Amino acid sequence: MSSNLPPLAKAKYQEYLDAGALEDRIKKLEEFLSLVPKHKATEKIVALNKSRLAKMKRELDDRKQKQKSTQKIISPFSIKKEGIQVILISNYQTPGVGKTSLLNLLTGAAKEKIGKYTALPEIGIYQYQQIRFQIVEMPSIMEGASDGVGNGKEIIAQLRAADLLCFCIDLSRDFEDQIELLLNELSKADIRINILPPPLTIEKTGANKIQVLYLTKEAKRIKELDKLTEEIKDIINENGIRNAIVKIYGKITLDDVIEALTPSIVYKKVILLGTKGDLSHTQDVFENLKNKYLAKFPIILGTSYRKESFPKDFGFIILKFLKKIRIYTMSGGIVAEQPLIMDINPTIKDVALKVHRSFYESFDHAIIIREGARQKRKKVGLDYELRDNDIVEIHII
Ligand SMILES: Nc1nc2c(ncn2[C@@H]2O[C@H](COP(=O)(O)OP(=O)(O)OP(=O)(O)O)[C@@H](O)[C@H]2O)c(=O)[nH]1
Ligand SMILES: [Mg+2]
Repeated sequence: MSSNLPPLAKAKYQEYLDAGALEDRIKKLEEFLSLVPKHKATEKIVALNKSRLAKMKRELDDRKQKQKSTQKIISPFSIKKEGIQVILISNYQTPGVGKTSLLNLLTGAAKEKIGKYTALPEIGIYQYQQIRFQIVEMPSIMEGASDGVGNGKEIIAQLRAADLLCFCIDLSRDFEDQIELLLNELSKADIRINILPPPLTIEKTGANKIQVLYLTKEAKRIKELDKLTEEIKDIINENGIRNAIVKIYGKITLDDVIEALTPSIVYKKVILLGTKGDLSHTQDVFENLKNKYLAKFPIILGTSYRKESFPKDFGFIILKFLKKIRIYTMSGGIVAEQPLIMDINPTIKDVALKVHRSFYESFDHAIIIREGARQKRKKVGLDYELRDNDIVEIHII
């Protein structure tokens, strides 16, 4: 162990070495890494131990996957997804921020439960232009939730699967503590917020080697590519992977490679919802909230249950934020009321597959109708790229 390390970090490292169970070892090594100051002299130690951490997390994930297939217990916290799932959460130390109230305002559900502590998830359906959003209120998050406090494990498992999270923040109370606890617990649970995954993929292959490919101009412009390639190969090797193809699509660092090797990391979009905007001084607080957090949360919305005030186009805001678009299918000239929700820039092939595999397998051509286009009605093939609000009719042979 390097002499550049502070004594606390060294002591923590010893605790890691002494720890027995894999979960403990992961925890200690994470704590150790948080104690290491970041500078040139510690760079190697940090990279090496992050890589070890990634490996241990992979092992843990494998074990959990195996356990999952043998035990099938349905938790009262587990919710079957319907439509786009949006989960409301808040900090336990600030009880009654108004989650149930917002759920009720949006969906009409749970009116009689407002003002009572929510111990189990509450669910409602919010409709926006025929699109269904499942709004879920989770019990508030306690300090230590990431270690299981207050059903934290079950709650976090649901957050990891959600399409969107909303931090509900009471504007009549100090907002910083409310937000920081949530950020901290989610970060400890390996949930990354409002950032994109690093631009690389690691796929295992049959060939007995590790191949690193730089596939974009930006990726090719990374400094000292040969050195990086060797370091990437070392890290992947250390993770016990002997055959893989690494595809790099942009500027990356070694840390990004370690992230991509850590299966427990998920990326979630989060909106901040300020509540109780009818109470005095909350307008100023809302402005302060935006000043402080807009860089981390590009969407911050003010609401009031009492005044029944909530952005009318919340559904549209969500779709835009999640980069989803609406595609309307048509059959015999009749346009479906309910759109398909697709990831941005889908092709006709994606739509055909989403409707039914047979539409892809027996595909002949498609007709698309696009409002405002020079040629409104067009005959197109499988590769044609679609836009929000396009109408599509697929013809099979
Ligand atoms: N003035 C005002 N009070 C509100 C508003 N929204 C909720 N409240 C009040 O705040 C209290 C708590 O509301 P809930 O919606 O139950 O809060 P919660 O976040 O679901 O609480 P827990 O489930 O215990 O975490 C109730 O007494 C509500 O009437 C609002 O917009 N304005
Ligand atoms: Mg509640």
